[in-house]
Amino acid sequence: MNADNVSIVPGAPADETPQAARHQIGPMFEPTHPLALAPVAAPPHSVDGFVREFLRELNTGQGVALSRSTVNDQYLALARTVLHYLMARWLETMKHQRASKTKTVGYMSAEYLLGRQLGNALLATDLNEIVDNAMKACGLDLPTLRAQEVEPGLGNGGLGRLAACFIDSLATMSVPCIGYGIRYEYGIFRQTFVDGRQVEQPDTWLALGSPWEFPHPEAAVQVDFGGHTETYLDDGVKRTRWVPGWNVLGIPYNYMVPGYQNGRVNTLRLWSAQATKAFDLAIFNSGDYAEAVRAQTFAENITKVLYPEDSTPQGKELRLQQQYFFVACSIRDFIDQGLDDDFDWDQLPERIIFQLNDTHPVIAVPELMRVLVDEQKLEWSQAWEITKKCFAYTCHTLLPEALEVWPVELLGRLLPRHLEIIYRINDEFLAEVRARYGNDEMRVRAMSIVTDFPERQVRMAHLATIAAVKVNGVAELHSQLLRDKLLPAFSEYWPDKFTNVTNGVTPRRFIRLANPSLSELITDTLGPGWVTDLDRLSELEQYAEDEDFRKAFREAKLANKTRLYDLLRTRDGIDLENHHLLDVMVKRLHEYKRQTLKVLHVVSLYDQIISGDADPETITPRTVIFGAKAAPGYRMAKEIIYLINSVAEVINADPVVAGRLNIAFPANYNVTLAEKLIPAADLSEQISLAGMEASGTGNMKFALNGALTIGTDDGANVEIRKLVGDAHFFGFGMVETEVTELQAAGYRPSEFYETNPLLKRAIDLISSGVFAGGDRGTFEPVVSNLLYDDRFMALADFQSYLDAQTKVEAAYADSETWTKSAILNVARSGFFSSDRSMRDYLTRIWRTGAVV
Ligand code: NBG
Repeated sequence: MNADNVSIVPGAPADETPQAARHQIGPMFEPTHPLALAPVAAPPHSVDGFVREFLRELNTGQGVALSRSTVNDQYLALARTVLHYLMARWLETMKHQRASKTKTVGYMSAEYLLGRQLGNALLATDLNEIVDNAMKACGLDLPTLRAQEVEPGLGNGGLGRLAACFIDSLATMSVPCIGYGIRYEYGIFRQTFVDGRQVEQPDTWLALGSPWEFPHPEAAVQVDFGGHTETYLDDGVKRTRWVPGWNVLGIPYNYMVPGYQNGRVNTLRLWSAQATKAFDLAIFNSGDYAEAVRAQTFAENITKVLYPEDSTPQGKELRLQQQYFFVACSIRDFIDQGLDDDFDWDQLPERIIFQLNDTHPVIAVPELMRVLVDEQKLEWSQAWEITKKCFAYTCHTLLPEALEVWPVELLGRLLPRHLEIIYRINDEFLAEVRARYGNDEMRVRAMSIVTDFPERQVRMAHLATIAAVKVNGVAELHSQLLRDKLLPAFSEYWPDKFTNVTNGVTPRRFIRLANPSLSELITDTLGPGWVTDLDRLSELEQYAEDEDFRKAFREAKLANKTRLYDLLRTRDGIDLENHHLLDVMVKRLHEYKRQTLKVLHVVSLYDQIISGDADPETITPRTVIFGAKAAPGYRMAKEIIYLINSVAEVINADPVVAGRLNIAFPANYNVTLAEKLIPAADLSEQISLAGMEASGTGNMKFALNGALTIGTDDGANVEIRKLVGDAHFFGFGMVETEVTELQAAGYRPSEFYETNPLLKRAIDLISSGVFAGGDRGTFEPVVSNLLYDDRFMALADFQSYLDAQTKVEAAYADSETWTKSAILNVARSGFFSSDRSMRDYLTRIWRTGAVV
């Protein structure tokens, strides 16, 4: 998109929007029929009852008879039927929420990586057995129908998945929460490999129907952009108003967020953009069809596609539009839906806390100020006092370049009133800083929201920090580095504002659903209840010494491997052997995560075998699985994918290592695949350079599913290691302070290459062309990056990593001891439930709780 588009595409003028219909949807009539007054009832919890509902949904919803229906018809009807069972609870939750006026968590996140919905809904409603039998009674197979679901991939990685875990936990804990986000028409791309290289396909997750959502076009919200501001006198008071240049509509799509068997169903509300004036009939009639729908195309682009992690400059403007679009809709929505007309605005912080999931939603801060000052006509200072209590901010990164900034020029053009508001917030804040420290201009510059270098820009993390009640990092180490390195001036200014909440993962999806064999074993051993009280896993500790339990634990792991290998055979045509040590590295492809370190390890193992240094008969048979998507514009990441696939191809085809070393890289790693991969893993690779990974959440999922971690002292690895114990964790590599020291001393990766023969041989093997059909230049970019830059110090940690892997092999050889460690990993990881994270947010930040 270019600047021209922005100025010339008009929507309807702000005051003429035809669909701004919210005010018209109040109670238009009083129902008189007794059935209309009764609350909607859930259908009967029985096989017959379910069959009846299902067939009715198939006939009347899909318009087909069972005998003529496709798998997709059956899946859609099944999904809708399951929703019937949740509907009464959902309506009840919403009604109660409005009436009780309790404080709500408004979770604002540009990403939600939800995973498939059907399994989770069946679990939440406890309908699994009934539905299984009901489907059999109809001659259908439940797993086949479940496999028909395309997961909504509305996120890139950990950040989006975390949001999904959090809303699950809040619903399960009966905390009023509404998740706000964007309904991208295309989620994260579908990854394919063509000759070993990543090729992106559009993610058409909506193509076959989307049974889980409830669109409400009649409740559309108008969102303005562009134009200018002007001042006017309002009863003698000088005020500012925004005269926007164009606008779009936000259509809410509601999704249920069912708690686990507790009768609560919260809401996730995702916004979709639509043109205010879809179609210009006059232009259409004149024959210019493309021009006639231009406004529509332009508006709908806003929610067309999930933004890839690594942004390109062309897309930046669209990204800002997305961010403002969804927070403006959400704030408007909360005010219209949640508050009475005569609401006392000073009470707003008692009714809502907006949690800003990273900087993406931070433009919500000036938006709330605009609503309070310009629309509600509050005094600036009163509005600011209120606003400061309505937001909290979570930072999810340690990479300075990942902190969002917006050029003033762009902000001023797209959101002129917001830029003015940001300037005023900044001016007043800097005046306070000067008052506290005297005219320490270095400090003032360091803390300013607006910076002049390299161009005039707005630093969203600063804005968020200034506005938020609390700022938190996502693991102990991260929160400390956030205070000490990323925002040191702010943590000195407001020591109490900073806090930590270590991430967590939902045990419903990532143990109970993903790992039925282990779940069954746990329930048989501990009884029910652990799924919502994960600290109870500690009761498993004693069973580490119980031989029968260990055997059962191993059998569960084997069942998971078999299940995974069956899947990979049909999904990817990959054939694996299930007696191998299963070594798994799945996460986004990023240099700081160091997939290259893992490749160097694999290549070194291969090198030792083919050179005769290691006897293939004595090495531990190992299967390494990678799963990773690279951002489409991230060239080095794509080269690394190509390297992994090339290395895999050669090693897998070499008879010398057959049965000993195997590498698999199934394409399109996503939540659905994670649910099969993680429970099967023996070894979890968490090998980022210390001080780079904010937390990680995959690391927690692996530990909870009985994999041992090989990992650096980074992110939440530090806490995992502390909890499970050094003896049950393969730690390696520099700690963060050593990394800093080495950087300060001048890191020269080539020295490590020159002085470590194994490392040299591994790198030389890659350079030799063996993995590239003899072409020595193919991996030159990766190799020279390692040798002459290696920003993430893979070479410095190589030897330590190899040593740790040798320990892994020795440990794995003793299967009883390994199993003990695996059991202890499960028993000691209950802390990593997202229920615990939510308790921490509730007590440290949100200061609200469950309603019962
Ligand atoms: C990611 C971090 C992870 C962390 C998740 C969730 C972003 C910006 N950050 O380490 O890299 O686990 O957030 O907190 O995606």
